[in-house]
Amino acid sequence: MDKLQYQTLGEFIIGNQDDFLYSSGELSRLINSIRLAAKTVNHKVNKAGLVDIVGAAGGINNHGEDQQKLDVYADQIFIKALTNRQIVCGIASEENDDFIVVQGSDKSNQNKYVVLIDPLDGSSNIDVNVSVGTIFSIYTRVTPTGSPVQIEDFIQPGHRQVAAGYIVYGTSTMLVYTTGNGVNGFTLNPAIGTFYLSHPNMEIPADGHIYSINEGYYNHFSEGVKEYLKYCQEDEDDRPYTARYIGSLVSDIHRNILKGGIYIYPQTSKSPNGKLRLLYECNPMAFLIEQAGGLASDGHKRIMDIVPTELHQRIPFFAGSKNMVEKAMYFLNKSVH
Ligand code: AHM
Ligand code: MG
Repeated sequence: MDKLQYQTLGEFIIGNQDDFLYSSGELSRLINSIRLAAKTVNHKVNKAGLVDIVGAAGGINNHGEDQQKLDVYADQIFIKALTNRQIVCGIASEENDDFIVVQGSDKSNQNKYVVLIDPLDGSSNIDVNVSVGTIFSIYTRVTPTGSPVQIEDFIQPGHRQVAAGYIVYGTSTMLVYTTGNGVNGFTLNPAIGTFYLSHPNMEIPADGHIYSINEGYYNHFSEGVKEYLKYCQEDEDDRPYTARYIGSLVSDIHRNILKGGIYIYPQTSKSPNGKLRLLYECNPMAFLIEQAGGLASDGHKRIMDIVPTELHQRIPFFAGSKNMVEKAMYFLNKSVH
């Protein structure tokens, strides 16, 4: 077995700290905090199905806490992990309307990073034992260090991300992240609670055979999207492609990175900006996919070049294998003219 595969996430983070110019270890500590919170959330997600059984048997579980919605729980765990350790100066979460200013009692927070997080994406899937995930995105603040963070520290274009990643709580739990030097994936060994480097230098194939879209909304799609779907289904060359849609963004993207494919959440006549959030979902996934060699677009321009105007902004999303995304863009733009 390759020696690399014995490397833990903790060792990897320390070993790659020098990748950052002027690194003070702050980003490494931040990713370490996310790693720890992920393990706690993973534990809770894994026993979600047992809660009712233990409760019904008059077990010792604290009913109030265990019945708490897991997405709220995950939100609290990540926020606590990042604030208690005084590792960031601000956090924005898909779960909360406003961003959180992180300041110590002496108001002397000198940290320079803000984190945007979707603590438990696809949480409605938990009831049916389908994988869910956490998505995170990290930026350097633009306002002066030491002062309370402002909205402009969070609404930055995606190309300014310094790191991004996701955790997929699946048949095995994985943490996948990038700091702009490629994408690496780590698998949790639950017996000892340690993430090991299992997928070094992940690369998304340039071509794929999987398309992922909620076709239930077909009648509400634009002509361009409909034409692209027709293309995917045609009996020609290496087509028809296979349709795979879990409805859990992290799992759909993770599979497509590994196997090649395109993920689409387009605008519909009912949702003109699609459903997914630019800052919490699309930008971090776009950073990972581009770092893995793929593309991410809103249908017309690169996701990471979009200048956000609000924290919870939605955006249409086309992401995955380079050639597949380019083909989808061809159909989209063709039908516009
Ligand atoms: P959420 O943030 O409320 O969980 O919604 C995001 C999820 C994604 O995981 C998934 O890709 C998408 O919503 C599915 O939406 P739809 O059911 O409209 O296809
Ligand atoms: Mg979400």
